[in-house]
Formats: sequence, structure tokens, C-alpha cells
Amino acid sequence: MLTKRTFSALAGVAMLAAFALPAQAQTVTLRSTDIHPDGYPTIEAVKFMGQQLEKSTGGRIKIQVFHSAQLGQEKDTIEQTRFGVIDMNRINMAPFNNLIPATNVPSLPFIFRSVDHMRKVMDGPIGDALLKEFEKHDLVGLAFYDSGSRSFYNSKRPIKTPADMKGLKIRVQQSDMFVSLVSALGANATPMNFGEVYSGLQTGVIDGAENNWPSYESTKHFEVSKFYSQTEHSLSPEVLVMSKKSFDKLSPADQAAVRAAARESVAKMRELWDAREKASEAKVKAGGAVVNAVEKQPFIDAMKPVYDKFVTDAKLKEMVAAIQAVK
Ligand code: BDP
Repeated sequence: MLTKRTFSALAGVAMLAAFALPAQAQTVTLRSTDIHPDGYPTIEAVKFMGQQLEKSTGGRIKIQVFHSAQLGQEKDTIEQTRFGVIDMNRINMAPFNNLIPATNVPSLPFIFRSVDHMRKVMDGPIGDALLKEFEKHDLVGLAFYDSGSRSFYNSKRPIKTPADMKGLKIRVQQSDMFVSLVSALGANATPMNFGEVYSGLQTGVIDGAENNWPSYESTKHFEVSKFYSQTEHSLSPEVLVMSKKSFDKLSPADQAAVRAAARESVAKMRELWDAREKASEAKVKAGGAVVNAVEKQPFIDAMKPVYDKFVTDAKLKEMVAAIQAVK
């Protein structure tokens, strides 16, 4: 027989269960933004992360990837991600440079000796410390993705020495560090949204820009800016961040699942990236790009003012030294 006490205890348990259930069984679709077109390695990597996450949460958490800047250009999507209007953002480190000083470090010119060096640093404690930096800015850093190396391209002439850069109008990302990098080479830097670069090149508002093989190819910039000079001046990685507002709505177990799925997508991204770099290089060459190798030392020597201006406090100096020390 149910006494009053057992009845109220049972009612209490039922209430608790009713309260706890929706949280445990939370079903969410996370909206993720990217400026690249469908099929680009970053898009496919985040889709892969979504599949992993669906598996590990029994289909409760999904990711919907909005490609081709459907949710906006990078600078604007940063704000929307901080406010929780967008849940996830796959974006380059450079647009964070002005907001988060430490993000300048992996974007610095010639900071990495090679792709292997970059991967080792970003996979290790320095990468982890950088991911944590985002938390002070309403974001959760989930993973770094490769972005190859960025080189200059323009419509006027091949760049062989820093002197060849003189007077060229070069589009850069919305980063003061990149403005300074281009200025140190004697060119005029114009910060501009990625989506406006093609018409900028076509109309002559700018003479050139800088990017990796896949972006030079996917945007068709090679059609209007055919001299691609392999300065390989920055390996500024991509980063996958989540809105802290959206992250905090998840249970600790689901948060762990999100982090794990993001980490799993890094290897997938590298595989896709390596293949796409080669394919893009071949495609632009076949499409008329005039490519030249560059003797890098004079470019490296010209970068001292950039380091002096952006590696200012002890913490950043330590990070630069720690990166250089990674063998
Ligand atoms: C591409 C990055 C993208 C950048 C873009 C740019 O993947 O996130 O914002 O360059 O130059 O390589 O704006």
C-alpha cells in the first residue's frame, strides 16, 4: 500500500526524472559557418565532425554547415558567434589577430619552418594554450586545421625580391599584423573581405592578394591575378571555435563529445588538405597561372619590424621562443 510518504517520495523521483530527461535527451543542431564553397576541405572536415558527433550522441547532436559565406563574411561572423547567434565557426586565425593578441603568433611571417613543424606545435601544449585564449572572448577553441602556406599573387609581375613588391596594392585579411607584414615589404595593404577580392582584382582596386593554393584556385583569383610567387610567408592555421553560449547549454558529457569529434576531424582535414593542395596547384597552373619560386631570406630579413610591433609582451615573446624551440 502506498503511504503518503512513499507517494510523495515517488512523486519527487518522477519530478526529478521529468526534469532530468529533457537535458539528457537534448537534441540540437549546431549551425556552423564557413566562407568556403561546398566541397572545400574545411567544409568536409566539419561535416565529418558532425557525423562523428551524431554517432557518439546517438543522433542527438548534429552539425549543419553553412558554406559560401551564407551566414556572412568572417569578421561579422566572429561577433555573431560570440553572441551565440551562430554556434560554430571555421575561420582563419588572422581575423582574430586584433581581438586576441596571442593569435598573432601562429600567423607571424616565417614563424614555422615547415608544415610538419606547424602541425607539431599546434598539436602540442602551445596549441592547447592558444585554444584556451578564446575562452576569454566568449568562444571555445575546439581544434586547429591546416591552411598550407600563403604566398603573394598579383596581376602585374612576378615577385622575386622584396623590391618587386614596391607600390603594389595588396589585399589582406582584417588583421593589423598582415597590414604591417605587407607594409614592411614596401607594398600598400588593403584589408578587405574575402568575398570582395575577385571583383577588386578585376576592377584594379587592388593589384594582388595572398593565399594558399586551394583558395587561389577555388575563388578563381588566378584568372584575374596570374603571377603567383611562392613566398610562403605565413602558415596561419584555420581554427574551429564554438560559441561559449552554445557550448554552455550542453551537458558536460555532450561537451566532451563535441571536443572529441572536433579532434577526430583534424586527421581527416589533413588528409583532405594534402590532396586538395596538389589538385589546386595543378589546376591553377593548367589555368594559366605563372608560378615562380622565391629566395626567402631577404623576405625573412624584412620581417623584423613586424615581430617588433606584434611580439611585445613577455608572454608573446615566450610563445615565439617556445615555437622556435620545437624540433
Ligand atoms: C583562406 C582561409 C579563410 C581566410 C581566407 C582569406 O581559409 O578562412 O579568411 O583565406 O584570405 O585561406 O580571407
